Amino acid sequence: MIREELLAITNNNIEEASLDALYQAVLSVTQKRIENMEHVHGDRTVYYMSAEFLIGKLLSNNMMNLGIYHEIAQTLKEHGRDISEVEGYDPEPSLGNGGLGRLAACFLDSIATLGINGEGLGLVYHFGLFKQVFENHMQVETKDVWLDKPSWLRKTDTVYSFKLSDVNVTSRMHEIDVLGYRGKKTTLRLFDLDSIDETLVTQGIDFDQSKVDSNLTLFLYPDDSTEQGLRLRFAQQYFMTMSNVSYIFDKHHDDIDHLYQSVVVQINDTHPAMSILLVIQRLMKHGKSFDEACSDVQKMFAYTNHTILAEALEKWPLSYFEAMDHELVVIIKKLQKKVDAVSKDPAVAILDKDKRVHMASLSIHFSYSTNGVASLHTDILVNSELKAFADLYPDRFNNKTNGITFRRWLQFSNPELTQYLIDKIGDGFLSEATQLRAFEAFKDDARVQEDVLRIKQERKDDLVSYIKKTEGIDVNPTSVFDIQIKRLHEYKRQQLNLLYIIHMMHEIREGHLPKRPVTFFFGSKAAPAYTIAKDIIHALLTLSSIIEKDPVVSQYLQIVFVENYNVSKAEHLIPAGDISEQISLASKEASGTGNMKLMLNGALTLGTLDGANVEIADLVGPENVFIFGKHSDTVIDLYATSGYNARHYYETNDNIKRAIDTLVSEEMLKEGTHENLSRLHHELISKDWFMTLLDFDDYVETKNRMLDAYEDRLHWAKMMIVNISNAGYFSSDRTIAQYADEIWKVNHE
Ligand code: 26Q
Repeated sequence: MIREELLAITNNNIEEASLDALYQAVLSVTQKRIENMEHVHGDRTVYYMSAEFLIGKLLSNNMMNLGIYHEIAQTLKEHGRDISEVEGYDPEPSLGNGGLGRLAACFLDSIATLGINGEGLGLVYHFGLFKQVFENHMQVETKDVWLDKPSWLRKTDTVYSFKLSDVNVTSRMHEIDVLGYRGKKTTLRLFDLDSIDETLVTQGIDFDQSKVDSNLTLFLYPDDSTEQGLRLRFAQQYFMTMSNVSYIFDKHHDDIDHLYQSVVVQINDTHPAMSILLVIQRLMKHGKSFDEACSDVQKMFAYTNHTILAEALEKWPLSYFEAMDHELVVIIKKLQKKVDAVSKDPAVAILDKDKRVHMASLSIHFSYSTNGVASLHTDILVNSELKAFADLYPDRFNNKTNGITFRRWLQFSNPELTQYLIDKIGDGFLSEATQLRAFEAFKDDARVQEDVLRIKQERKDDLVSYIKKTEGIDVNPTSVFDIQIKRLHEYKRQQLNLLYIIHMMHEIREGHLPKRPVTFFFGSKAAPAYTIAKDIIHALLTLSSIIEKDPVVSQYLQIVFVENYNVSKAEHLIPAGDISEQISLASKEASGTGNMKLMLNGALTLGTLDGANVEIADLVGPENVFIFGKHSDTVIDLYATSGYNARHYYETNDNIKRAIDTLVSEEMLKEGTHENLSRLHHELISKDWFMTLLDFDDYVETKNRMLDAYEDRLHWAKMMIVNISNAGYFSSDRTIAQYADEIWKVNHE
């Protein structure tokens, strides 16, 4: 069947079809089968509303979920074509930025897999976040063009028209099918401005920010370091929530009175929180009283918090709402009155004394559930960051530890390991992830240990050739692969890893040679206006070339900073990791999900007791994880008492001083740029808000201990086996089942 279809579409000439034609053929064969699949049904619909959906490439994943991958690959092969050509041609949708966006993608996969009646709602971004390129050891942002060829995004005839301030705009719905495991699908609905004008983008990611009716959906998180940019981001959120809410009311138009019974909206952080106001507004237009509307909304919305960083909690000036729609200001003020009746504590106010609207406060007061994303994170929310709220509404707070889809992050990314696991314990773990536990029985079996090491080496070899092809860099496949891949942020402390590498370089120069070379992989984008984050990238790229030029050090050490880290690159990096760097300042990383992906693929965690690392450590036990650093209580205490002094560490610790001063050494300044390096140097000794130096000694000691442990290959393999076997808890199927049972109250398989 497939063979005939492919031949028919390509006029019996697969051999000579252009890559574009071949891609279209495979796409259409796959899409046809998806169309015939049934959408899940149910009495209550879950809407997962998110500004980001980092779904990754879809073609291979969909073919695999449909069970047609091998037949297509075989057919192409018989005609002299390789399926990897077609896979490489499939565009990666640029619809997200980091963990929160990837989580939304994993959740859709699990929603489909568990047969939950749920959909994703968000926006199309024409040029995504941005595409990262490196020039002169600096990050440069350009537009990420991904919509230029037929893709998985389907334009629909559904449009909604409304006003943005005084401008009329039309929002058009687009759809992407999302397949779950074994024959089920759901839909991601993304809205786009009909009057979008791509030609507004002039240079890099610059565009005329004033023309809101033609620029709204150009980029995700447009630069908001200026007032105009901030207003644009506000307008974007309004456009997103207005479109999403219009769709919900449209779809449920015959049952608005009981909307709260048929709809539940999970908001992914506060970016979609305006929808709470918009639903109240609509319900009142429908004829409900303000009190009724509030009570309905309260039963419909649930909020997920992803951060405790104060600067990431959104606050919008009331004047922006006024300029957008006066009615919303009336609603906000009336909501504040309701809050006043419950508590006068300024900590729980929606509207503060500076007339700013706290979106997290709005979300907590007017939803029925607030959840954190890992157990420690939820504890910190309840006991410190959101304590005033938790005291008011103890029953609303709950934990939902994040998860990842094993289809993409094991089955698809690591077929060798998957097949091996199937041979050993059967394929039940693909739908019942905790069955992976059965693999632990083999932890002392020397043959299995050898096999696991061999599979890891195969994935490392794959990464080496992928890096050669995509970045043009040669990597030593027998080195230890140390991996830190995540957004660039000071709290994630890529700079701590940087200082370690500098330290190791000095040790090598002094003749203290490591037992085996180490390759440090980084993948990370810095927000365009985040100066210090970009300085950290600059320091790493500069150091990378210094090391490369040093004939001695380069034999033991290499830094590979992959350009434009995205889901496709993650799929190659993660299966190849030996060491998983999860080194955030304790209390700051809400959960992390890369830590779970690396663990599942047999990397060992080098981490602080932060986010989901705590749960990883509990699952595998202290002898199978490398934990270092100060505890979250200590850190929280240090903030409360202003008890951390970076300069003290710099002045009293010779290794720290040597590493930091290297940033502005002659050698670095010759290769890099003075402004960036000296700014980072100054930042680290005078402020260091995320306490890099606090954990330096412990980090160095623990990492060195880990590198020593690596040399006992069979024992290392045993630790890998324990990690793989205990990763089942982190399946997003488990997470989504908990959302379904405990928050959404919907049935699932
Ligand atoms: C806020 C204000 C202005 C502009 C942008 C933002 C903004 C944008 C994106 C704030 C936060 C984000 C994204 C946050 C994010 O990805 N958080 C991560 O969520 C993961 C899933 O829960 C967790 O695993 C990570 O720990 C958390 O960092």
